Amino acid sequence: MVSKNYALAKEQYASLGVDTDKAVAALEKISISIHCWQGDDIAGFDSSGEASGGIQATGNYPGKARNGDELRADIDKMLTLVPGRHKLSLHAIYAETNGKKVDRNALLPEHFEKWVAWGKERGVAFDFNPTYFAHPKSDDGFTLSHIDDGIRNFWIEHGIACRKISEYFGRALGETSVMNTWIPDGYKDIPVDRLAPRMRLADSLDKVFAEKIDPKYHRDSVESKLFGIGSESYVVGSHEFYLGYSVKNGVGITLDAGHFHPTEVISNKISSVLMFAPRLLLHVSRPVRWDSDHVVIFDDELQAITQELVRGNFLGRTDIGLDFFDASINRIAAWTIGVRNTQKALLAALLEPTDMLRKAEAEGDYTTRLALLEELKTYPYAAVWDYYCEKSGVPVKEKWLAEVKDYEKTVLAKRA
Ligand code: RNT
Ligand code: ZN
Repeated sequence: MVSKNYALAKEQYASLGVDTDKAVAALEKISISIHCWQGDDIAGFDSSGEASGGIQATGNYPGKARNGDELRADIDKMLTLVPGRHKLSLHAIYAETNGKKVDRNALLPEHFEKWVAWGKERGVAFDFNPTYFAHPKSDDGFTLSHIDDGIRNFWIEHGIACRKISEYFGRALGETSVMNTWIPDGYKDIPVDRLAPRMRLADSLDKVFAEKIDPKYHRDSVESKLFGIGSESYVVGSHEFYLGYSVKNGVGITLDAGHFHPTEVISNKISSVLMFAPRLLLHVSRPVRWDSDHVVIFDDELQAITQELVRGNFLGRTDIGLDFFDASINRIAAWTIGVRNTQKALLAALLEPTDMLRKAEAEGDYTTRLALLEELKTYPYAAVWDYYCEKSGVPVKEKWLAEVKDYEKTVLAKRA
């Protein structure tokens, strides 16, 4: 059935001059940076067990991972349900310190040895994130831009420690680790001085990034935000701040789909940002009325993002990371849905007859452009997707759900 449908789809796409085998081969090469924190609601292993800094996972679906072994087991399960080879994005709070209290500024590569052993066994490389939240020293809402030298320096030390861990990932696993810097800093209410915290943040970042590290092993990226819970009126690390910082200093820029005004989309920013910033890290997410981090669905914006990446030939300079955390549904299903949708959208974009569309546009034939774009929406990309899943040895269509339900019964239910 799958191969029969694929053969028919192949013919239909060929009539548009699109080679489906080529599209599948291109998709196979794209690895998604899958965020580990969907597995435990960003609890991590080092502290209160709850996110802070204006982000929040809501829901209490049973069975969340409570330690590294459970989290890795859940990720293993999820990886059997998505096609392709992917990376895993870790946060500093996922350090394993053997019950010893190690503060954030004292974290070392050795605290991630278990992760690295796991990654080596599976051929999974890592990306990294310092954790500037869920800590007593971030409780008043400021970290790298804090007015207090002691607190600011503590967080600078954390950033420096994390870059060493990130470099270790790169060396140990033979693939660059992209380290994403996001801080929660901001004010609930209207500030008088918007400049001073930003100057302190720039200075702190300069100190964190001072040491040159071989980009073969480690790269930096900086993530902006517009508002958070408790930082509604002012966020120090705004988009303009980081865009400027990125271009001036040659570090990557991160665009999170939920970090802009509710009607503003990141798909329209990619081509501008990549004209000037060296690299882009995406946090593919789904904001619903606010930065709610809902599971990524196959919606217009997801397709617009992947179309931009393919049409602009930006895949080589973009890392596609995911960032959502829904605790109200099975967490392994949440991951699976988000990863598969992102891949499906990439595939749909790879199956587009872009040259044909570009030509119509250049000739001013906007009628053809609109007509083709609309007809393409019902072309049989799903048959190509099913073929790719089957070829990769992962469940076709919703068959993965039965596996998740089974895992829920045999593994997750026992965690209560
Ligand atoms: C927060 C940022 C950040 C976090 C993760 C957990 O608004 O999006 O990327 O979601 O670091
Ligand atoms: Zn993010």
